[in-house]
Amino acid sequence: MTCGRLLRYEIKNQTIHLHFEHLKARIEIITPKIVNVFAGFMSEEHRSKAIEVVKTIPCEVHVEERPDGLWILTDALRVRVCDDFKVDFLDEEEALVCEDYRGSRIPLKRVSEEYLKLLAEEGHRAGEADKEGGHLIEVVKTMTGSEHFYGLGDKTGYLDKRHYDYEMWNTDNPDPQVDTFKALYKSIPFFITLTDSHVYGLFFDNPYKSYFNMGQESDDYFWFGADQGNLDYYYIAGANMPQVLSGYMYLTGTAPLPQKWTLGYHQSRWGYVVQEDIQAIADGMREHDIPCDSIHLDIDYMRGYRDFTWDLTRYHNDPEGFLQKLSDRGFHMVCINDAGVKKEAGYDVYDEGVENGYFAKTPEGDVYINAVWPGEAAFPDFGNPKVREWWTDKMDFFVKKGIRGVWNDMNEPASFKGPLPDDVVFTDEDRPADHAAMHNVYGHLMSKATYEGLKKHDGRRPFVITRACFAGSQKYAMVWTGDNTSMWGHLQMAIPQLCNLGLSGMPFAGTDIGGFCADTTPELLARWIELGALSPFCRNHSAMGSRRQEPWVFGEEVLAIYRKYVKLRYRLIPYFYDLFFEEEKTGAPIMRPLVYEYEKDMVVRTCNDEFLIGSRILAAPVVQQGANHRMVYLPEGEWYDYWTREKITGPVWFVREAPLDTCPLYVKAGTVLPCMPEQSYVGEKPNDTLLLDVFPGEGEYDHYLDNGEDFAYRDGRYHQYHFTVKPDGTVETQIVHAGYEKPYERIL
Ligand code: MIG
Repeated sequence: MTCGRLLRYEIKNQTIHLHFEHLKARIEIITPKIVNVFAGFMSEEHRSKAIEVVKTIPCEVHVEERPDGLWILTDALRVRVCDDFKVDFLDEEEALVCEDYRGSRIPLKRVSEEYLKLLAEEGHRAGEADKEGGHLIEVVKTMTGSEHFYGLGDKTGYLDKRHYDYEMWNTDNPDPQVDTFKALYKSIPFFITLTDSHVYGLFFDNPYKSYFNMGQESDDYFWFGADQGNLDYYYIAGANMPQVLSGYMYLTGTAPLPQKWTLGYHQSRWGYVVQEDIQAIADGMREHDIPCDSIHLDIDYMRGYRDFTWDLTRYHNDPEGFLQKLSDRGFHMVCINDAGVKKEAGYDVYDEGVENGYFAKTPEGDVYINAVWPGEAAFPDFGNPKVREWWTDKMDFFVKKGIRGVWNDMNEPASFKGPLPDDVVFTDEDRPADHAAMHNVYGHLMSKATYEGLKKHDGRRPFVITRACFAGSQKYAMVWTGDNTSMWGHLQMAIPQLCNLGLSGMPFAGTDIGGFCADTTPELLARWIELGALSPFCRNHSAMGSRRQEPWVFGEEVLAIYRKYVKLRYRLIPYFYDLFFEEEKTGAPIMRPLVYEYEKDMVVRTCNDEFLIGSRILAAPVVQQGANHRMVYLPEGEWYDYWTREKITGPVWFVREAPLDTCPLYVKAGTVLPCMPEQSYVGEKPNDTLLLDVFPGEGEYDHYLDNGEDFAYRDGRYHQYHFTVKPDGTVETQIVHAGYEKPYERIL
C-alpha cells in the first residue's frame, strides 16, 4: 500500500498528526525516548491490553521542516517522517539508528503457480508466506548487517533471533518444540535490536495474529506486520539494553514482587490423583531433606475436570482439613484452573455463564462450544469486565480451601475439536469483538481476573501462573514454558528461552524441570535441576504416563545432587528476592543473557549456554549428555569460581571440569551474596539471621527485608540494607531505609 505524499501536519501537545494523500496517521512523543507510531485502521484509539494507561511525560518537542522530511526532535532523539509514511529514528547526534526500508522486497511468492495448484488439489493449504502479496500492515526496517535481535517472548531456538521468522498467535502444539515452530503459547510482540553502534526496542502493540521476520526473508531488511488491527508501534531508545528494556517496562508495567515462598522449590505432576499421592510427595520431600515450599495440584483434583469443583472422593471428603495439615508443614498449595468450562446443565458455573451471557458466542448468538478436558466446553468471555468480575469472585473457592496460588492452563485458548473460528464472538470491554482480536489476549485477561480475585479474597500478593499471555501480562501472572520434553535439546533451549522471556518483560519464568513429556533420565534430571535451581521459577513437573521424576526416584547419586542444588537455591533466596525487589522498580530481569550486561562484548551476543542471575552470578551449566567438562567464557572483570573460590580474570575462555554434581558457577569480585540459613521451607525458622557470602573486591549491594507476603512494603514497611564490600573482604553495613518491624538480629 502506498500512503502518498505528506500533504500537511498539525501539532497537538506532543502528538503530530500527519495527513498523507491516502492515509491519516500520527506520531506521539510519550517520553523523550519513547515514540508511538500510529495509523488507525480499526479504531482511532489504541485499545491496548498491554498498556492500560499511556503515561505520557510532558517534554520539549520541536518540529522542523527540512529538505529531507519532517523532523520531530526531543531531548534524546530525532524522528524523520518522509513521504509514503516512511519513518526513521536517529539519535540526538542525528546518527541514523532505525530506518524504514526503501528498497524493493523479495517477492513473497516462492513457489510456482502450478505447484500451488497441485497443493490445493491435494487438499493442502499453502503457507502464508508462500502466497503472493504482503500483509495489510507491514513495517519494514533496513538491516545494516550488524543486527542481533532479542526478546519476542517464548519462541523456540536460540538467543539471537536474526535470520528466523515467527508468528504471534498463542498456540498449544503438543509436538516436541523445535526451532522450526513459529509460535508457542505466548505472544509478546516486542524485541530489542542491538547493532555495532546502537540499541533500541520496537513494540508492535497489535493483538491480532502478527508476523515477525527478522531477516529470514532478506539480509537487507527485517519486518513485522499483521492483517488486522492498527499500525501501532513504539520505538524505544536507550543508551544500552537495560535502558531499552526499562522503557518497555515503563509502558507495559513491571512484575510485582512475589511472595517469598514462591521463590522456593515447587513439586508437581499431572497424575497425583488422590490425597495419598500428595501425602507421599510431602512426606518424601521432608524425609529426603529436599527443601520444598509448594506442591501443585493438576487437573486430577477436580470433579470430572469441572472448574471450581473438588473431587471429594479422592480427598476423603475433607480437602480443607488435608490442605491445612500440609500448610502446617510449610506446603503452600497451588491449584490448576482451566479456561474451558464444562457444558452441563445443572453445573453452576456453566448455568451462571449461560444465564448471564458470560461465554463466547457463535455469530448466530448461541454459546460457542468446543471440547477440552471436561468434554464439551464453553469459553468465558474474559474481555467482558463483568465476566472478569465473576471469575474474580470465583477465586473465593480456592482461597477458602487454603489454596495459595492459581495455575491457569489451556488459556490460549486450547481446544480439542479444531481451533476456534476467527468469527467466534467475544467482548472487548464495551463492544463486541471476534476471536481474531481476542485470541492473543485471552490468557492475559484470564490472568488479570485471577490476579484480582486472589488479591480480593486472599489479600496477599497473588501468585498466578499462566501458560498463555500477551505483552503486559507480567503485571498479573508469572509463566512457565509449557509442555517441554525430557530431551537434552530442551534443557539447552531453556537458557535462551528463559533469557528471552526476561528480555520480553517476563522476569518470573521457569521450565518444567526434568521435562514434561516423555521419560527423563537420571543424568538429564540431575543436569536440569542444576539449571532449574537457578531459574527464577523452580518447579519439577511431568506428564501423566511419563516416568516418575521426583528427586528420589533415581537413587542416591541423583538425590544427593538434587538436594545440593535445591539447598543452594534456598541459600540464595534472599538474592533472588532482592532481584525481584529491583525488578519491580526498573524491569531488570532476574535471569539475564550475558549480552544484557556486556553488550559491547561480541562474544556474548550469541551465547546460548551461559546466563547471569542478576549481574553478579554467572552460571555455565552442562547441557550436553555425557559431558563432564565444558568451555566457559567469562566476560571482562574479576570473577571467583563459586565452588573453589579461585580468582579468574576475564575476558577469558577456559575448560572447567564439570562432573555430574557440578554446575560451574562464578561470582563477580566485590560481591556480597545475602544468604538464608538452611531450612526446609521459607519461614520454617524465624527470619532473624542473614548470612553474608563475600567475594572480595570493590562493590556495593542493596538488600531488602520485609514480611515477604503482603503489600506493606509499598507503604515503606521494609528494611533496606546497603553493603559495601572492600578488597580485603570486609563488609560495611548501613541501614538506608528502616521500615520493617522485625529487622535482622544477626548479620553474619
Ligand atoms: O493438555 O493439566 O501444560 O502442565 O500438566 C494437557 C494437564 C493439559 C497442559 C499443561 C500441563 C498440565 C496438563 N495440561
